[in-house]
Amino acid sequence: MKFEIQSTDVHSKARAGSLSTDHGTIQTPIFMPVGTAGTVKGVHISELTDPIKAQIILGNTYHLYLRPGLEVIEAAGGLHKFNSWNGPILTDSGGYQVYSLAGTGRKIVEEGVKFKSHIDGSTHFFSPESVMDIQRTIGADIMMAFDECTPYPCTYEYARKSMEMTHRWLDRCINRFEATEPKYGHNQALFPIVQGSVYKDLRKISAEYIAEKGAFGNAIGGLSVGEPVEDMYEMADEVTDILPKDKPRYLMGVGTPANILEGIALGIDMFDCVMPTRNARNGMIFTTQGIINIKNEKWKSDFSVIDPAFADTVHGQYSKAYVRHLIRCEEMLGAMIASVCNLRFYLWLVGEARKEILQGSFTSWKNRMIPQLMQRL
Ligand code: PRF
Repeated sequence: MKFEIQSTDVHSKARAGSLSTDHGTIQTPIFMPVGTAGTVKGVHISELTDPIKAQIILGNTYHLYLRPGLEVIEAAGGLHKFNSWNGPILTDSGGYQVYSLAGTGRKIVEEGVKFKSHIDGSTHFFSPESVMDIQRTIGADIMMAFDECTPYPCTYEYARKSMEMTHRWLDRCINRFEATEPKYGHNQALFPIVQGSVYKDLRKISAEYIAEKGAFGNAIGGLSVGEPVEDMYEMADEVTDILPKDKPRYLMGVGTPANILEGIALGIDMFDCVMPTRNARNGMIFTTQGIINIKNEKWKSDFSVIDPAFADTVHGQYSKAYVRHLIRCEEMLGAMIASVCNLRFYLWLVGEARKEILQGSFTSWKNRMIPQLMQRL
């Protein structure tokens, strides 16, 4: 696997790069559609390629371990074979999902985390070693280290102790990663995760600890968990000053179109978020002109296409009035069309950002685009 930077912006820390994996090359900055249970909800694999133009998708260790379970994934020959997505896959370690989904009955100890399945209440245990083994079995191109994502707000003492444990867990992840081999003949990389809540000195300690590991790429976790957006940018700014410049940087679980453009300006290369798909199901559609709440009365008889910029695609042909009708009737197709539209928009956004970085005009473009893209239509 290889990461190369083609161009760096002069007015910000933005970079355009390419990350090659055995399943293909990813042009960065990139947005990764979330495929929690091995599927991007409501979206066919063929649509991920066209019209969405996804270059890498996410899967979740937590969900795939619970269902369908590792025996099924291993028997299929890994997740790529199981879901028919032949491009790169990144899996989150479960370090976030055990906190956000398996909240009650969860117990964090030095050894790992005991949690109850959100599906049937059964008890399970994740350790740094077990999540490495699980991600080997899933066969993700990029595996994530096991971490604790601290909640917000969180005391300084809790954040410090938690970060220190995340660092010890990282060392155990690295040991297990190095002691094991890929199962399906393609290479896998391990990304450590910086934590430290909203405390700048902790973020610095964590970023230095992680930078020193020399991993193929690095991630920033524990942000976009309810803190003010300024805190998120300040922490990301601090961390990207420390993480190695020649390695990809991934800001986990972020965010809105504005968050993504600001993140790119701070030197982030990779993003993921459920927002484009989850909000699509509730009728929120992102367009190149601004944000539409398709349920509004305003669109009842508006027969223009959702986004004229994508009118040439299959999903671009549907009118606002028709998609409004489908979503109001809770027709499956409504959520599916809206999900494709939103993901197409997110991939367009990072693709445009990349072009602007290469042309040397990223910062002025970003400052012009943010108010336009975030306005409510
Ligand atoms: N850790 C992990 N996954 C994550 C996060 C984290 O901190 C976040 C935080 N926004 C999203 N996904 N492992």
